[in-house]
Amino acid sequence: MALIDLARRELQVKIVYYGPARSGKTTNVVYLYKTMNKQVTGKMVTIDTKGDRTLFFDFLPVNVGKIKGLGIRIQLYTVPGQVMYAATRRLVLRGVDGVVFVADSLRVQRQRNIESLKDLTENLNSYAIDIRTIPLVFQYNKRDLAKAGVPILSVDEMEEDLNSTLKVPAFEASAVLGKGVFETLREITKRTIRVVANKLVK
Ligand SMILES: Nc1nc2c(ncn2[C@@H]2O[C@H](COP(=O)(O)OP(=O)(O)OP(=O)(O)O)[C@@H](O)[C@H]2O)c(=O)[nH]1
Ligand SMILES: [Mg+2]
Repeated sequence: MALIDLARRELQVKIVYYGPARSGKTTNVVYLYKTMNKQVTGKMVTIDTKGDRTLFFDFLPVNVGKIKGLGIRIQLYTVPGQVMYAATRRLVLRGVDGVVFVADSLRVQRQRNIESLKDLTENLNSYAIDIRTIPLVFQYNKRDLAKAGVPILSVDEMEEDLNSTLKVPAFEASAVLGKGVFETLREITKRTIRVVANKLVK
């Protein structure tokens, strides 16, 4: 749920990076933090990690301009993908306005992607949000691994598994190389702000 901070004349919008363990959610946000102008982003906050496993969440605020005199501040969050952190994932989703589902292109992760999407659907339902109507984009990450000779899923297979009924935009990416990271953010931001702005008018 977007919040208006009147004192700061700011609209705060929450976008959550969701997906199975190790799909590259944190890597996306770290890349954004490293490459974006520091006047645009606030400090990245990482709450609790072990190696490259997020145990609670990452947080990065990004200012993306103004609408009708209101500054728009996008708050990016990542969830911990590991199965055992189900309760934390649900908590991080509270008040979400838009979702990036980061799927792992590794063929061995095929079932994990599907399970994580189901988990997302259920957690959104617990907040009375329908996955078919919330702003959502897919990111098919780790496409670079094809060159390393590692078996990866084709985009068609991932579309069939995850996006055959939702039919939302999907981006191929390599978050470690920074490919597709901004494109993904741009699209989810555009979609989310459109929906939030519509609600404000009503
Ligand atoms: N080859 C390759 N490796 C990647 C890519 N994105 C992330 N990784 C690696 O995958 C591992 C996990 O990445 P994270 O970004 O920590 O994954 P996560 O989704 O945040 O994982 P959890 O916090 O456990 O849910 C790290 O070693 C990353 O360097 C990518 O595009 N290509
Ligand atoms: Mg993480």
